[in-house]
Parts: sequence; structure tokens; C-alpha cells
Amino acid sequence: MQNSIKPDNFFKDPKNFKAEITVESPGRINLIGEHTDYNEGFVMPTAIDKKIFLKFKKNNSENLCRIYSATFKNGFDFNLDEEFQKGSNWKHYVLGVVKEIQDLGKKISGFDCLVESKLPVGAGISSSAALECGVASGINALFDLNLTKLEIVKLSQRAENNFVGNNCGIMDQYSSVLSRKGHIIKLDCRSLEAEFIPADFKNCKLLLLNTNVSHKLAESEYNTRRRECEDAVRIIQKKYPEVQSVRDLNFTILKDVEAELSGKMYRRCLYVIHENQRVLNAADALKKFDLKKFGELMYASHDGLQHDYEVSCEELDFLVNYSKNKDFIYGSRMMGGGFGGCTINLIENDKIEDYIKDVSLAYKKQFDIELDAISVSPDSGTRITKN
Ligand code: GAF
Repeated sequence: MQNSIKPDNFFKDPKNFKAEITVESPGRINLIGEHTDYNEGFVMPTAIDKKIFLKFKKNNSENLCRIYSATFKNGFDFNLDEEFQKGSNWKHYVLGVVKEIQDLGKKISGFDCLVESKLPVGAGISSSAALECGVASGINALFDLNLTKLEIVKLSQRAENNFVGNNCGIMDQYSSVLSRKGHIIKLDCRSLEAEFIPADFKNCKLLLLNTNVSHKLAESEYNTRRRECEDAVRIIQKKYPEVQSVRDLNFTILKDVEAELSGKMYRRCLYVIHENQRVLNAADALKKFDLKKFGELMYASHDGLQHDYEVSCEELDFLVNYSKNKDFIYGSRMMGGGFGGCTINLIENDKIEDYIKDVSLAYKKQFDIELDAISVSPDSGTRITKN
């Protein structure tokens, strides 16, 4: 790895960067179906109108690549023929993607890339998947690699798993790349069969409330949850070899093997069985415009994440509790991996402004932290422009 690039000797003036390819790579929300993707279950995400913008151009060198983030005001360079060091800074998401592309046997040469993010980091709207998929899509277009969108999704997920060390599922990358404007995806994370449901919330909107906390536990506990589920499956397989993942469990099997599982494993599995069913019910409710039902499922999801899956935190629980018993809020839950980030709220349009003021004051009083409100709309996945 070469020295960090300083803005005064590289990309001095981002506005003058003559891009060959521009990529708009969106963040994502998830309406319901949390921690179900890596258990081969169901999720209901969509890309949003908040994005990372990436510009690419070839730089005529055989191997030198230069990346500069206008957002973080720093950059780095690397040679395509060097061995990349693993890590978990933003640059490792980029390097991981480049490595996965090289591992597919695809030939690329030196390029420059300018990144500008409008996605808050740590908010749980997956700036990491947006970065990975944005880099992969840009390189694909710049060098005419002919990777399909699904290949971009999968290699970006592998980059995060293999290089950054976060054993995430496929939901974030899938929705960042393959979403359709104005739709929510009901995704089967085993078959990758997707149904695009019109995001018609009548007089309601989706509002994110960012706790502005990101507890340290997030990464290690995420991987622990995944391991707990996989360990449970291995134990259950001794009696039920047909169970390939927690997706295949039902209450009868779980009850039958309860004594062989630790208390934690049992509760993780119990949560996932319920959550998968909630996603299927939520998809039906959305198709019938039954927002009341949809909201109840969101609250039940949060309850399971808080008590059985144990990935919430007091700031998230406070916000969800605060929303309860307000007749203009249909549902609220933590969103994403947990331990901080945002809640997602289904709230009546004309009450949003007053509610933001009200809940922000209460949150500040409780934790002495500013709350950020982010209004989001379901948008299309990655957009690429050839300049
Ligand atoms: C993170 C992961 F990246 C996703 O794959 C998913 O597991 C999510 O947490 C929890 O639902 O965003």
C-alpha cells in the first residue's frame, strides 16, 4: 500500500475530475425481516433516495489505482499486482471488491475514483454495501467486464465477508443494486426470488430516526449471532438432517430439540421462525394496504430483536417505546444489524414535523444526544452514466 493521498496533490479540485463513468449507489432501508437473510429467510428492503456518488476514469497506468473520498477528505493508492492488507476501514471495502473482481479472472488496469457520500455512516442504512456495489458497478462499466447485476451483488457481499470480516447476508447488496423505484422487495434469501410490491403507504411516510449511536459491540455481536444460528443448525441436523438453515425450522422441531440447544440458541431460532412468518404476513398486509397490521408486525419484530435476538440497545428501545400509543404512528422498529443506528417508522404525513420536534426533545433530555430525522423514499438500485 502506498502513502495516503493528500487532497493538495491529488484530486485538488473534484469538480474538475473528468469522469468516464458516474455511479449513483444507494443506501437501503428494511421494512421488516431483520437478521433473517443469512438464515436463508425473507426480508423486505428497498434502496432509498440517499446515495454515494462515485466517479471513475482510467489513468493510463497499468497498475496504479487512486481513490479519493471528498467526504472523508482523504484517499489512498494501491497497485493491482500487490497483495492487499485486510482491514475494516472504508478503503478495505474498496480493496475487497477489487480483489474479488481479480479473483474472477477479470483483467483491469489503473483507474482513478472519486467518492462522495450522502449516506451517514453507522446509521444502519448500509453505506458499506453502497460503497462496495458502487465500486464494483463502476469498475464493471469502466472496463466492460460484462458482470451481471447479480454477480456484482454476490462479489460485493464476498468482499465484505472475506476481506472486511463482516459475515453479512445478501440483503444490503441485493437491494442497493436491484431495487425498483417506488417498490419494496420481498426477497427470498435462499432462492433469491424477488417480488416487487408497490410501496403504497397511503397517507403515511417512512421516517428514519437516527440515534446517532453506534455501539462497539455491533460488528463482533453480529458475527456471533450468525455463528449461534449456524451452531444451532448443526446440532439440530443430528436429529433432522433435512434442516439446512434456521429457515427450515418450525415450532414443532424447535420444541423437540429445545433440550439440546443452549438458551441463547433456542431464542435466536425462535426469533427467526417468527420473523420469517412476519415478513410473509407484512407483504400480504402491504398488498392489501392494511397499514395497521403492517405496523403491528413492525412492533412485534422490534420486540423479538430486543428480547430474543438481543441486538437492540436502550436508545433504540426508547425511540420505539416513545412512538407507541400515538394514533398517527402505525409501527416502529430498529433497522439493520442493531446496537445503534436508526429506527424505521411508519407515520402519517402531516404529523411528521411536529413528531420530529417532540421526539427529538425527549431523546435529547433522556440521553443528551441529538436525534437526526431522515425522510426516505423507495428508489431504484444502482444507476450508471457513461459520460
Ligand atoms: C446488516 C447486514 F449487512 C445484513 O446482511 C443483514 O443481516 C442486516 O444487518 C440485519 O438484518 O445490515
